[in-house]
Amino acid sequence: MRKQLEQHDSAQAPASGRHGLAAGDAGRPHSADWTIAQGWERYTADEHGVWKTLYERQTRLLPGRACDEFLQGMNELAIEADRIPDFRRLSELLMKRTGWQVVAVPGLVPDEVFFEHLAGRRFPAGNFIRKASELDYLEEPDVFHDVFGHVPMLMNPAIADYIQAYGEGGLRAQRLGHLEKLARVYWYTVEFGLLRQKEGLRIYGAGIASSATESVFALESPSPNRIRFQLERVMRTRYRIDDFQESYFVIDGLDELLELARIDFAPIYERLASGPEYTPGEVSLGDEVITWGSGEYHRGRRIAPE
Ligand code: HBI
Ligand code: FE
Repeated sequence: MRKQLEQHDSAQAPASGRHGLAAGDAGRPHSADWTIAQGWERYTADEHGVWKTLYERQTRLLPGRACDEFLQGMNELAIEADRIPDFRRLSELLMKRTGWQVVAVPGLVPDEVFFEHLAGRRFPAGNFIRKASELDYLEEPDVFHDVFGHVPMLMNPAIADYIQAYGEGGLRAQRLGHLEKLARVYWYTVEFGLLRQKEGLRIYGAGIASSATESVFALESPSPNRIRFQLERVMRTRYRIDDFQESYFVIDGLDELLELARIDFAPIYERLASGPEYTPGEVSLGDEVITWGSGEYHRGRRIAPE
């Protein structure tokens, strides 16, 4: 089984046991905000080696696949192959550029804690790295997903503001009881978003950019749908946490996300109470379809129909 970004389970099952499980009893937070020291000095040579394997695989794949902003962010951060980045150094650079920091957490944190961090321009990153024997399996977001996937985009001012707004919106959505709908927007943008550049479709979502297999699947497979992003459509669309996405949503530029950040979601949540919900692979009448997926990849894999 390929990687699972199960952190987003919590979107569907708030306050699930998984959060407690994530850190374990021994890993119970010592601070209210769940942050810990990264403990950079404690990484072993093997752990730096896992980083290197993943880093080299992705840096081979991403030119021509990731969007310009991602590649530029990666360059400017001087993230290296040989060692897991030190969050203190990343934060220094990020702070100068967009006012963000990277803080270490032991794994999944409760939704509310996650949103508080984002609203304060702190990106919580897992400090551990996956095992060499499970390169493509991720039960929780590790340092490779969080740093390699997310941090380059945080160098971009539009994404930087958008993710902060998501944190603020998350706190409001939670109070209104509509977190599930908002989490879908995060999922189909920050995690699995595609962007139309003049040369063609490009990756900006961290869940894709940090995965070797999905980097190719999302852009090149005939199987998934690629659909022009529309806010309400996306908020009505369920997503898969356990496999490649069946549909990717495409924006025309990162500035589009900035507009999203300014929208008042409260009336939208009201509208969403009526009207359809879409399964992950469904195409709807109002969609601007960029590529109509064959669906072949998921057809053989579905255990129960959606
Ligand atoms: N915690 N560390 C971490 N990383 C995440 O991406 C994360 C989380 N907790 C909750 C969460 N994501 C999502 O379920 C919310 O975006 C809804
Ligand atoms: Fe992520």
